[in-house]
Amino acid sequence: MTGQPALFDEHPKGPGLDVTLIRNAVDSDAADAALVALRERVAWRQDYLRMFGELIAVPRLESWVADEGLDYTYSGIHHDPGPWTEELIALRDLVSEHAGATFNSVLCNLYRDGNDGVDWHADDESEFGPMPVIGSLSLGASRRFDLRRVEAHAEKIELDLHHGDLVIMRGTTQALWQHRVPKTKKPVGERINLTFRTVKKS
Ligand SMILES: O=C(O)CCC(=O)C(=O)O
Repeated sequence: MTGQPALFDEHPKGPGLDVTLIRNAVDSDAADAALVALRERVAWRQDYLRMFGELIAVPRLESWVADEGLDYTYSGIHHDPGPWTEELIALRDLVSEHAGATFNSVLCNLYRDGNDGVDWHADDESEFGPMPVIGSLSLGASRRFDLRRVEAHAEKIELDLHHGDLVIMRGTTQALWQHRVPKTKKPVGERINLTFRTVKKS
């Protein structure tokens, strides 16, 4: 872990893809402290999906934190907003500065080991608007983050995300691309991902 900011941001290329990867957006000492604080202080919960009449545990722990009144439902799972903690506010402000956008909510994901992941999806719920800016911060173990084009699944981009890395997705990325964090058989430790978003108030 170098903790040194990279000289240049990375911009993976693809039709309609607008992604910026900022390595070490959070330096390694701050990222270490954030990881410990978030592990302890976020109200992590296990959610379940109903599939073919059975309840299936979502393979990660989650917590939805947002401004008052901003609840969030995806895949039939309803999240009432939890309160912003001091460290989430500091990270939100840092991500906002990089993204040049403000955020009023964050989905916190805890991947306990390689059996946890998130399958192909887009953050395209209507409450985020048609061209959302999403800032996705990685803390802890390195994991792969894949992007694929909705209209051509073979068009795929694989990124390795490390402690302190920030991915910013904008424009038509959610409409034209999907993303996932695949499960892995490699031994990996815990990873926390914070996906900052803006819910449009109706
Ligand atoms: O963990 C990640 O890097 C991605 C999380 C994600 O896709 C999501 O919260 O929608």
